[in-house]
Amino acid sequence: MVHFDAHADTGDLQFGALVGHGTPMRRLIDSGYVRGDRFLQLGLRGYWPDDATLNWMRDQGMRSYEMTEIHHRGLKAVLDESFATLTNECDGVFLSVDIDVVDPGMAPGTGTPEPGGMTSRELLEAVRRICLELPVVGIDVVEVSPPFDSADITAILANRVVLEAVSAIAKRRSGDSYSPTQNLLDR
Ligand SMILES: [Mn+2]
Repeated sequence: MVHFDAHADTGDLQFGALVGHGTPMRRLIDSGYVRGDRFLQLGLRGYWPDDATLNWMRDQGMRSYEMTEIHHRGLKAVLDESFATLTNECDGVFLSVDIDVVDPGMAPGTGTPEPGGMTSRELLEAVRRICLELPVVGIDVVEVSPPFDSADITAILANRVVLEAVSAIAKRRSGDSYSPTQNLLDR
């Protein structure tokens, strides 16, 4: 599992309920469908999780690449390291994208914005690489909220995330080579 999000979504209860938009990743690991030590999160920032939730995440063997680490090490280095874990004893990778991983300046249309996020270009680059290089079996894009959007900025980004993903999956299955620095006119 590779999960892009400003938030960990590993809460135990949300307003007393097991199922809420802050708890799905905990339920997923609790259910046994995904191993905690093959669960990677990228882009976390802000003032949550609390200590008890962080301790639970640590006990599961989860790996969270917080936004500060991505900024200082660079997205490419973090993805390279992530790919080794994601392909270790795993047949397939699920990609989950919460659009609020992107900075609210580039993705304002979401319910729980958190400043200091990725650029839209960084997210598209990451999604493209993941779907080109890993055996992706499913994706989702969540938390796009049209009432909060402006000029469809966020809706267009979410659309492009899906287009990048399905295009990269098709490219991977075709067996064609790909270089990120190859020019369109040279193909
Ligand atoms: Mn979120």
